[in-house]
Amino acid sequence: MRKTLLFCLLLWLLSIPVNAENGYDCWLRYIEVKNIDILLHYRNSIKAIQINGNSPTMFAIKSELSNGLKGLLGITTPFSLNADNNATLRIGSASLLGAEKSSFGPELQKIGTEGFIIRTTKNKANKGIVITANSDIGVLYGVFYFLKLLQTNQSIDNLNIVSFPKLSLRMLNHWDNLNRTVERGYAGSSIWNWHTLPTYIDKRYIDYARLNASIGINAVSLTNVNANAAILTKPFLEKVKALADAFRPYGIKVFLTARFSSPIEIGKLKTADPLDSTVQNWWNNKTNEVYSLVPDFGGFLIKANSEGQPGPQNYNRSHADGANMLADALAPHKGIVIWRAFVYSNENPEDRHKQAYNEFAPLDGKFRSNVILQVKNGAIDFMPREPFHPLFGAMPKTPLMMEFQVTQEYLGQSTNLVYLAPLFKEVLQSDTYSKGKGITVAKIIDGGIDHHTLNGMTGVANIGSDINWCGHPFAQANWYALGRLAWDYELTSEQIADEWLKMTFSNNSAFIKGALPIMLQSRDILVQYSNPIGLHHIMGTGNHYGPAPWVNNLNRPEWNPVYYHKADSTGIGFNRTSTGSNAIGQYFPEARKMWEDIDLCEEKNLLWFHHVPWNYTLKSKRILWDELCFQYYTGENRVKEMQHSWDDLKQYTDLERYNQVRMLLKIQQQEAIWWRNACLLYFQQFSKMPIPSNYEKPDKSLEYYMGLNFSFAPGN
Ligand code: BDP
Repeated sequence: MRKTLLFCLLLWLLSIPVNAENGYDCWLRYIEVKNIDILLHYRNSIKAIQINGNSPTMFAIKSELSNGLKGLLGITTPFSLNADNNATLRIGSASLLGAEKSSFGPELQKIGTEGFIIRTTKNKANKGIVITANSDIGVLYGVFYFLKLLQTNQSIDNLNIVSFPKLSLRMLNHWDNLNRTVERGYAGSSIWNWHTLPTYIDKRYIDYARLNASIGINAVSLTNVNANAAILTKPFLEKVKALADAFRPYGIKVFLTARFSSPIEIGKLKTADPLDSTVQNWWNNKTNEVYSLVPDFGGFLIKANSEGQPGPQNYNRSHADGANMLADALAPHKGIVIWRAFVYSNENPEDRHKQAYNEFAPLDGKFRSNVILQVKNGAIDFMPREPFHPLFGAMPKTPLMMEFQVTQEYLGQSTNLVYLAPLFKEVLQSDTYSKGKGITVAKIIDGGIDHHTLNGMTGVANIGSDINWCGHPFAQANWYALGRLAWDYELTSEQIADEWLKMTFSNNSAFIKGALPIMLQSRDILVQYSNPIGLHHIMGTGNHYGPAPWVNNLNRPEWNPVYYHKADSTGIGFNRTSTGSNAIGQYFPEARKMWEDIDLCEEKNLLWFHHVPWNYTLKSKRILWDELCFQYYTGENRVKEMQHSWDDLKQYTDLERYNQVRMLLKIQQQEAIWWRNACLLYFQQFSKMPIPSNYEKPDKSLEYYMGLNFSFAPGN
């Protein structure tokens, strides 16, 4: 018996790869610096640390530094709390810098409350590195930046780094329900365990806050935009308070989604009409109650009159009336309303692309100053590729906040390796031409052009209870990229991927050389095998998993994929030019030029704006049908190339994550074949043309693909 037990134990031990990593630490791995020269150099440069201040944030800084340096340098560095002439690293907010403060003067004025300075001082008495800021949170950001220098093996000689965020609200929107399911969540259940809160503070909450702070995220909305009024009841608000308390040292403010009909559902009122004084009073009192528990509460995030959610239009009031009522309740506490522009309605026969613009553009100038409008990157819905939303640039009197989707609802969910920074960047760099050339979407959202002080960027979170937080090991990169771009939207996708790879996997240059192209091409590859040439919204119903361009039986026309691709015997694509829905008319004339003439239209968006004949010749000299085949087959083929490239990287990474990615790439390749075959077989019914003979033929029938059913797919 004992022998068998021992044998089992041995087997079990052998089955765990020696260099296993489960991904929990994400990019804060703090493993020992491998290059011995660099390691010794760091050890020599950081001999003693002086930390000024004793706030909870300073405490967090100290704990991060001791863990970080212990892991990275393998040493325990002595800390001192008071002035210390031996200190080689001095850390503290400017108010504690004493006489030295003046030498940082001009930069300190520039960096605001959240920026930081990291500088090597040559000061005789006090040589060494100083990390300082106007606030403790700024210092925390500086410390994370400093640790990143070590994690990515950069020089820490002669440092002079001055960094401050371009946007003030850098946010995550969780779509987490109170029963711990996550709408469009592919990484397990919600990390908020409402059942054990407020008493039990899971270590995950702190690690979540650390990870966010390390990339500058300073706001989180905890609950689904399809909101449940119960979150605003006392027992839940106490749980919210516990989370807010845990996040506060890391500079993170909590927001909640507020269901517009809460006054009826939990307040027992007869109406939720925003112009009714009893309703207004109810919200004032509720808001006061929230602030009595969470004094730095951020505000409410609202989805109203969209996809069945209640809103001011139920009472014939406008979105501005609804937003302003909440804004008035929040104003005394300096809270804000984030009102979503993602609205469309089944009663409206207008092209869905046009509905949000039609609804909101006329309301420009009608919102209170503490309202910011949250606009999705595109007019339809987080598609793999989408032209930028026409509201950007069209509402100069209203601050507009960017909403990206980090969870990959339409981009392979958690089985596909898709790095989203290129998607984010494509939108941010788009020229709106709203006030002449060069007024990019990024410039609109940072508010500089129209002098708005409220500004921000949010991402729908991809975080769940999975051990590695995001399901796919590479999905962590999208959380990371969101934070980095919200801090500085001028960073390139490559810079972000490079630092993420180094911290998350390895500094080995051969590894980076192999892994970087995989990440940088991955979004284009996904577009090719799922939604090429401007196709969109042709995914499975409900779960949005896989292809289903044939769906035509849903109640609301704009829920059916056929509404979007409009394939028929003459061609395919949605005519949104002036001869069609004229959605194109919502863009400024110069921007429109990119798309309005079929012969000049950017091909990546061709079928978004035009209904194109099957035999129309593209720039490649291929006719449209052949181009569609080319795109689908090339996309699938490139997934195979990704698989090979990843195989080559085995020696540079731990076995556990190497294998996870390898298995997921296999699923991705099967899904790419599925997309390719299902879409081509379906569209072929209209084109009536053969798949060119150089391609292997689909081995399954259209009926087979149409018969697939995924009732239990996650995220729905
Ligand atoms: C859609 C999602 C749906 C969300 C909606 C939203 O499928 O689950 O509720 O976006 O943003 O893409 O409100």
